[in-house]
Amino acid sequence: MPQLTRSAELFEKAKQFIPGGVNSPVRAFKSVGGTPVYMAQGSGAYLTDVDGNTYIDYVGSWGPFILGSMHPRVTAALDYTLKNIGTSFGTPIEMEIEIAELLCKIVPSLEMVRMVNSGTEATMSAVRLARGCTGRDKIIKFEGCYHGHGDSFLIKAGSGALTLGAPDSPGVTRGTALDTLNATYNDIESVRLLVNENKGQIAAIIIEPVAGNTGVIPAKPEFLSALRELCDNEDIVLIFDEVMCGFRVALGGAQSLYGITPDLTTMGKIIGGGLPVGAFGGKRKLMERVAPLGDVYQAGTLSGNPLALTAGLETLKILQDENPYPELERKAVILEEGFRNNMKKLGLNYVQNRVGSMSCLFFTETPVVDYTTAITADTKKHAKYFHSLLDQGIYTAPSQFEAMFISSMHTDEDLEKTITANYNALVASGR
Ligand code: KE4
Repeated sequence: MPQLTRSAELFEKAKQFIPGGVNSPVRAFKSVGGTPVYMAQGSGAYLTDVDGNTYIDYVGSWGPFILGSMHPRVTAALDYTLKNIGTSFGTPIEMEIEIAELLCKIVPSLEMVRMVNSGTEATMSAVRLARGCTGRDKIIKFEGCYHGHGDSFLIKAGSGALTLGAPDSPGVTRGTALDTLNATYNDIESVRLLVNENKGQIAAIIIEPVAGNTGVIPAKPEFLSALRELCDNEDIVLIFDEVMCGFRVALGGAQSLYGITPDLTTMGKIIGGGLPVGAFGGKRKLMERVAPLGDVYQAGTLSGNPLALTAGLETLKILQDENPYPELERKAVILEEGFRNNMKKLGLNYVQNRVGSMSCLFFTETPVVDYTTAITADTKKHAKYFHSLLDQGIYTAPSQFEAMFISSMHTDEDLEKTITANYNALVASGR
């Protein structure tokens, strides 16, 4: 059992100055109970907390660290930028062209791209662009999907909103909420119904093509192709929110796996390499409407700053040079099969959903294909499981409705330790 003395002290002090003691709700351990662990240092696949306890990290800062944190090439590039370039000028820089060109080369749907500073900025901007281009107001999202904390998205949202049981947030105006319609993930008829009831009023459909905020739920291929066809027929902008699954499930993201081309794509996490970066992009005829070329306004003080782009660019170059995806798949299979063997020994049959190196163990035996099936998971069992893993030095997301991420820095020994810890944690969670 790790001593969390210092974490507990810091958490008490933090609560005096920061709402809930955290700068992002899902970190607060609300759904698993106990004291959030204050990390002091991270490197590769490992974290050390302020009490000196070490952990194998499967959160990876919620997705950015596909290569592990503090990758030597990334830290060397950041060191160079700090010493020879600077952190921000608020002017155009050459690096912006380099990352934009590279993203357009890597991501099938991108003809033009705009850099921002978070996934939320990317999704907010993409929806505004779709509304500006179509002259329509309404959007369709999917129950349980999370697209950041923009007002339009906090209706039946996932991730922290779902974790805290507040999928609909106060402060979102009725007008805004009325313009956001929720369909059922993997159910094209639920989308068709909304489109027919709101003929000619839908600007965009935004979806996580691999949902990672209701736990992990892959879209069915036939569902995504039907969505593409529906958007074509109804002149609706199809937005793939690949903030989490982009560059994670494949270098070209989920759109390259499924072979479906969205009109716009939103990105984040991995493209910042651990620093704050987001981006949105897509078809030239849409992106040309973005200011100052077009009339749809979007801006950001630190957008495209050299420091953040250095980390993002170096990360993307490493992914291109080293192609870690086959090795990530091998490791993910080891973990998935290890967990499955453990459950077999214990007479359990919980659901594991996985796409590449992002996965989720749901404490339910119901196949998880959408929000309704995801919430059949027993969050009390998950909480016991989470704390047992934590006590064994395995750091996973403090929520049933998040993803587990493997990095290229996780060793086979780490995986074996995790499989052993998983067995003990399943026993601790109660059969
Ligand atoms: P940010 O604004 O947090 O950078 O990105 C928002 C976002 C947009 N789209 C998708 C698919 C996302 O997963 C996210 C953010 N993901 C959560 C984790 N599930 C961030 C963690 C947090 O809120 O602290």
